[in-house]
Amino acid sequence: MATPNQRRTKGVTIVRPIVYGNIATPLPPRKTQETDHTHKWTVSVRGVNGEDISYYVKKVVFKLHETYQNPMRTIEQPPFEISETGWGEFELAIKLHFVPESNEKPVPLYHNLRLHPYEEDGTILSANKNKPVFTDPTEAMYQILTQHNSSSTLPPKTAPNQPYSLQAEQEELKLIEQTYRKVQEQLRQYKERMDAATNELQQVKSELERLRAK
Ligand code: SLL
Repeated sequence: MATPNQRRTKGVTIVRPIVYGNIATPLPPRKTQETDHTHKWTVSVRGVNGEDISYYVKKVVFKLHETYQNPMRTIEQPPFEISETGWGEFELAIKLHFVPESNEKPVPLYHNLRLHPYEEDGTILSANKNKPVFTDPTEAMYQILTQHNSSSTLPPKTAPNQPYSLQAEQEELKLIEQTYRKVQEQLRQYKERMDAATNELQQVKSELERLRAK
């Protein structure tokens, strides 16, 4: 007979919002000279509003860039985070594993760690929101999730212990929009130059044909 961690709660969808991202601060120039590393960074997976997610998350596996020693890092209890120093830009693969009795498959997440500062003090903050969705959760997972209330929105303002906020999200969106507009403008300029070049080419071709015909 099927047990609660095999049977599925049909027709039910449960969503648990999480925040994952990184903060990075510049290293002193002396350190950078010695190691080429430009920043100290921390990547973390958290519940929204600092909610403890360990009642359903068993462990988080962070896969760092292959240039790091032991790039697979497993964190088995909160805070689910890794701190390192480094440089450049790379994609971190993050895998959420759920408590074994839930019998739910791990959820993969991806985060781009980008150590090129754009804030004035050189601090970098980048966060993603995601909502692991459990469709037809196992009965065991259904029990685990519904025994805990979960908040579903980000706090309005950024604070030292809460860098992920609606405010930070708005600021990030504004930056994306500005960059998008800049790229559009550059595209427009390139297109103008290309049109002019095409015109010129056309004129040279007609001139050449005219000379040949003579
Ligand atoms: C880039 N494609 O050039 C990337 C590679 C690799 C970053 C970035 C390792 C630090 C260490 C590190 O920061 N790697 O030496 O442990 O932007």
